[in-house]
Amino acid sequence: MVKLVFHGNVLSPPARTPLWVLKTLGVEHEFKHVAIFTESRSEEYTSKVNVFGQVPALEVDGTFITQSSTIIRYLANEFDKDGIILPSGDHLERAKAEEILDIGATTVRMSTLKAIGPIFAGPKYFGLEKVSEEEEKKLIEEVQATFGKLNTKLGDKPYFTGDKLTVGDVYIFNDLQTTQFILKIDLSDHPQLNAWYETVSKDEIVAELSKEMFDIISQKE
Ligand SMILES: N[C@@H](CCC(=O)N[C@@H](CS)C(=O)NCC(=O)O)C(=O)O
Repeated sequence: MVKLVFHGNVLSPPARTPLWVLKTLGVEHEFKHVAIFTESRSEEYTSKVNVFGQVPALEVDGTFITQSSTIIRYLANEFDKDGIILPSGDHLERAKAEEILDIGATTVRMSTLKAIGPIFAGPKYFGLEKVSEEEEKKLIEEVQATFGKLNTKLGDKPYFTGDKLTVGDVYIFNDLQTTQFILKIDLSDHPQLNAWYETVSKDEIVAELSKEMFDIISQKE
């Protein structure tokens, strides 16, 4: 049995999803909390864990794997023979689910960060000037356009790939959860996506991680 150490932070959407995978599959692991922007940028972390100074990372018997979607695929290949988080066996079904995971980790994340960076993270953590109200409105409209495209992609299905929740749903959920909270926006203009969000939020491990995240946020305030 390999020894796994997960380096992450529940406040980070890309870290919450591999953590959800570890918990959902019941994989034994040690959790190491990494403070974002400080510990994650330290010499110790960047020289040993991730040269890019980001969470998450998974240490597998002393070897470090970074990139949330790579970590998720590793965990699925190693511990999910029954296809609980990603379909196993049928390559097309697997590709459909991995497509959703990649949409979450690339397209959606890039879109939400484009607004979260200048509106929130820049001014709060890096002393950058806040964007104008007009610019903020435009950036939020672009995020809402991404939500609209997700609404279309989802259609009338309960989950993005059909009747079953896969890890891509959780990846997109976690990004949307943080985005809505930080930008103070919601999904009310996107009815299918809104209903899907409610459903995913009821998953036991999603709810557990959400609680953990909001408890930390409320302690900070
Ligand atoms: N492509 C990376 C992105 C990870 C990422 O954006 N991590 C953020 C936290 S949400 C981070 O560690 N930021 C710290 C920094 O950039 O200094 C992945 O999917 O793992």
